[in-house]
Amino acid sequence: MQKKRVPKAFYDYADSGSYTESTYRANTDDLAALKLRQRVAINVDQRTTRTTMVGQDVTMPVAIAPTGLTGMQWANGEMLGAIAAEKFGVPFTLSTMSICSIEDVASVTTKPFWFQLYVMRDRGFVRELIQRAKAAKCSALMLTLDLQILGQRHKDMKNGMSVPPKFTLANMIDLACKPGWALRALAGRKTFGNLAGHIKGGASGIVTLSEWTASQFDPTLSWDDVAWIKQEWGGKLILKGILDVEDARLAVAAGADAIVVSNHGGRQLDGAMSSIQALPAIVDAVGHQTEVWFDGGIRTGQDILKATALGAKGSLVGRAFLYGLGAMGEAGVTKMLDILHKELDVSMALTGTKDIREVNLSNLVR
Ligand code: HOC
Repeated sequence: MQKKRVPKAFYDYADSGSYTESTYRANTDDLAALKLRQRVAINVDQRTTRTTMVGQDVTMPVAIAPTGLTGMQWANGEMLGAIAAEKFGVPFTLSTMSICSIEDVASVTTKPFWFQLYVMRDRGFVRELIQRAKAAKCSALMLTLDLQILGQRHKDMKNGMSVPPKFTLANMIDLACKPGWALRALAGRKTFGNLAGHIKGGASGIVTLSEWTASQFDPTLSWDDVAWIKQEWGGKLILKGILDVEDARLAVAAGADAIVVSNHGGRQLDGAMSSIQALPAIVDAVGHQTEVWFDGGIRTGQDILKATALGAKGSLVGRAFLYGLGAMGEAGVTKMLDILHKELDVSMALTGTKDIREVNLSNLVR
């Protein structure tokens, strides 16, 4: 339904990977290839999916992933996503590249949300974002490490995606078929809420996504910057975009409270391994030192169970969130969370498991 309701350019932006999209596909294919172990005649009454992520109580081991341009899926999408996540009892992560600002989201939530940070060339601006996240009482900072430069996304190029978003003739024709989206957009936030003063590009003020990213994001990002950000922030720090055991060890040494095994949804290094393929070795190497979380390909509760069985203490949900949001706004996000929870609960029961915290490798057919 998201595809029918969201303008093509924004639908494609969310639902695509870089280059040949091989890593994007591998994320879901490799999860599907894992098999859960059916068990019978085990008392599975009174089950619970409740656990904690960086010390925070969660209804199930899931957090909404930071996703760029979310407010372009449905007007005020970040605010609606945060409201739905808070009601459900899972963390919401606001992207630096959001349409609604940190302050917008803080104004509609009563519990702390998380803020995702990109490292920009302008370190004064990075410091400012950290201060704004602190002022909004964000309870964790998720620092993304795998986007020093942008992986090329062919669909975005074909659709003429730009910063700020602009409408080509083809986009306008497509928009005419999506009046609901357009009406909501008129009333909602329309520009990057966190980036005031940082979106102007070329002479026209409009540049491609990769040109804009190249002008703003810092390709020199190093572990020294991570140390500096940890110090500036002073709270729970989650490092996202780890796919390699050596990097996982460096992330632990940098003092990460959690690391997210992720290839950015297959949107960055095409040809990289799938996230689920990378997870076991990273859990083996650093799972006893920090929380290892999973991101990349989660579409069902069964997927969450599989990632948990391989040692993930939590899973991020990005595209499934956008599918729900783009289809039905807040109600769509709630529906998506309900479906994931139901699938997780039923699958736990059918694998003979009562408590998500007891899920382990024995839940998989090896
Ligand atoms: C608009 C510039 O995480 C993504 C996001 C944001 C990347 C910067 C794009 O699309 O993967």
